[in-house]
Amino acid sequence: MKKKVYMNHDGGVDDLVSLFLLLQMEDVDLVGVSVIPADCYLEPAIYASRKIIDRFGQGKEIEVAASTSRGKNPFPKDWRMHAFYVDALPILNEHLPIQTKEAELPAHQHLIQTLRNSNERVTLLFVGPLTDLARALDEAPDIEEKIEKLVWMGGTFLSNGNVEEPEHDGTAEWNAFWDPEAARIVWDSEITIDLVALESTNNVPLTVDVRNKWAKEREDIGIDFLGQCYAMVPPLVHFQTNSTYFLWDVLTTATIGNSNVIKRKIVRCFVHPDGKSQGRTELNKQGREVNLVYEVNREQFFSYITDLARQK
Ligand code: AGV
Ligand code: CA
Repeated sequence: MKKKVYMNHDGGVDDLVSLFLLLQMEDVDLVGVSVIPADCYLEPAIYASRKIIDRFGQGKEIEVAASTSRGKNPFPKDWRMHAFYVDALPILNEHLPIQTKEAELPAHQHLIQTLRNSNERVTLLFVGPLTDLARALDEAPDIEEKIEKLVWMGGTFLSNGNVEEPEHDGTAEWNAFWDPEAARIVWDSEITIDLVALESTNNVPLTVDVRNKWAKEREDIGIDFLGQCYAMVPPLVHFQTNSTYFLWDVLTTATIGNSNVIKRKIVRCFVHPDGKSQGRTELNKQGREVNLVYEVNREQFFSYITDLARQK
């Protein structure tokens, strides 16, 4: 039986690639998509999502909902621009007008409606901040029983996160930092959480080597799409900087289709809701349980996503 999955993303290059890959997974039934304007601008991220479903969704009818959520700590503008570049790719603009519909409801209500209408429990894949989930839980606590689990890219237990902003101590990961209160609300729920944190993704930076492999296979439309998307962001070359791109969300998405590429362990932790460490996830025996991805087989991961991307 197929797994029902609902995806909420924030329009980054790896968010949009994740949507593409999720659509290629044979045992996944994608029941809805929503987009939150965190690490993106909303309009191009919605368009790009609808075009990806048109081009690579094998005729599936999936709605894309726009979020009305706004965060506490905005993402850098340079990163938010990426959705414009993906949306403009010729491969996504060959067959206009767009067929895939934008939902009438805002993201959090679209999520509530989709869960209430589902007769099976649904896996939630969140690869941006948790704001829409927190709002949905607040408005409709009954949806909790419809959630199989939450698979989230966010947080870190490393002493250095990836937030380099004034008035912050650098301990947080960006998705948690954008809306720390939302993460706290979700932490307070009973939902099972599979967590892909920064330590989980450290083994999957974008490298020139991987890009070159995709370049060799660019005749395949799916691999070409991967290559075009990852041409927009900086790889790891000599040393890691704040802009170095990792396959954060793609790894998170891959764990749904193939859990053989990773190892998980249970840890207990809480989220700092405010102050200079806001968004920091901290290990603590009194905290709530999450299933943390702590190891990734880099080779297996890259061959899994490359195989998935190849068009039949
Ligand atoms: O913190 C990782 C999250 C992921 O969901 N995002 C990017 C991924 O979509 C924020 C982010 C951190 N560093 C970045 C980010 C960078 N160098 N460029 C763009 N986004
Ligand atoms: Ca993201």
